Amino acid sequence: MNRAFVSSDKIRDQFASAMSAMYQQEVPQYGSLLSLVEAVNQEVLAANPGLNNELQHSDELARINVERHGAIRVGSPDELAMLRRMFAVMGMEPVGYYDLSTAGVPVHSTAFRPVADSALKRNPFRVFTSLLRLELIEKVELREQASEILSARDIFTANVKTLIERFEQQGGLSADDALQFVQETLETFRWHDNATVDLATYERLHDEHRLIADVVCFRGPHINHLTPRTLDIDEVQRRMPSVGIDPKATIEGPPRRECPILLRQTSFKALEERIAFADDAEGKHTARFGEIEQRGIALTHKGRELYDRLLAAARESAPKGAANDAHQAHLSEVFQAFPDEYETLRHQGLAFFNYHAVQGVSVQGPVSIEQVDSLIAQGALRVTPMIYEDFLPVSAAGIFQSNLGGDSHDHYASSASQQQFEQALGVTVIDEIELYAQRQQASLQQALAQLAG
Ligand code: OOG
Ligand code: NI
Repeated sequence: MNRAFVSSDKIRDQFASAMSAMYQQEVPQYGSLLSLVEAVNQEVLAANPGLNNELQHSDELARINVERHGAIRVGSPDELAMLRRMFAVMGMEPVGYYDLSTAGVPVHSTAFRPVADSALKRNPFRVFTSLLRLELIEKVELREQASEILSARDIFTANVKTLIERFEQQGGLSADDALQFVQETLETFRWHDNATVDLATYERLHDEHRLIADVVCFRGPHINHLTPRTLDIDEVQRRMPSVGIDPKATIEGPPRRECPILLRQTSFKALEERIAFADDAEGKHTARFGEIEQRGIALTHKGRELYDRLLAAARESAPKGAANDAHQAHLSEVFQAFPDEYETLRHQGLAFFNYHAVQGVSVQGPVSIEQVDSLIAQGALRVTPMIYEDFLPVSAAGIFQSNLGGDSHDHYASSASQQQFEQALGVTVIDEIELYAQRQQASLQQALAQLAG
């Protein structure tokens, strides 16, 4: 790479912190949430020297305090395609396909995120990005009106488009260009308290689905939440009311475990905000909220199938309308069937790990893939859990729903359309499980090569 260029990792890091600063200005509760999460993380680390050590060894500790994800929703294939090019400047690629229509939300999504080990270590910032599926609106007139409104807007500044093209032509950006790029990207994600449509149009779209109004009626895809990573989501959920935050009823995802798997999430309700409409009418809109997440180990296909099966079983047998404590107790019971020791998870091929060579151990016997168990037993190979970097469709639907006032629309249930999404995107999405498998394999090979010396 040209030495005059700034690395994509650095641009992403600057972007993540600029977005966080902007969102703290826009939504002060997000600042309170950040402080609470940081305090709880400190307490957890102080009380668990073992965890502290493990996180340090796997290079997880350094990223905890900068780690977060955001979410946006766009309205057209062109917007999605340009976003892909914008995120590419920051080393963020589309990973995974999520169909939310089956949960009554008329969108499908991907996550733009870094993929390489070194990039994830530097700053794993991810953006959950949803594309509105206008074709799911049944009323033809409304669908056409929405499409017309969307085609009249440009969510990117002229400068950012120039800089994206420059990046693509040169293969990088200078320090000055990179700084300007970050400033210009903020314009795309900024909140606007004035809608582009009159109140009557907003209400028609809102009556069809609140999300449609949110995507169609504004100048751009305002960031709708930013999510810090906590080391103890149950504790943060418990303490939220003490800092004036009202959390959603239940934590999404798997239950609390010795070996955390995948992703647990909870959020606080969207704020009601004043909006000025194009006809000077005043109104309100709720879009922006806060969320926290706790990340655990990534699962293989086999592990994910077990997770999905247990989650479905838990939902079927769940006590109706249970509060979080009862919900979690019930989940824990059903998830007894999911092994809760790292060695068992590894042996049964349920989860992904990173392998590390331990220096200074004299190895008995051959160094080969067949000898992995023996090398671990000898202390020559160390194993650490590989963190899940992605999202969960059932949880995402729960987060969407908790902010849509519970008005679910069963009639959106339709088949997933990954192909159509990828056509809009301009590329295929990366298969997340394939990616974990490749990283695990690479780490094992590198560790063995080091041991073989
Ligand atoms: C995205 C909701 C999904 C998550 O963390 O699963 C999400 C949205 O509301 O736009 O952010
Ligand atoms: Ni989220």
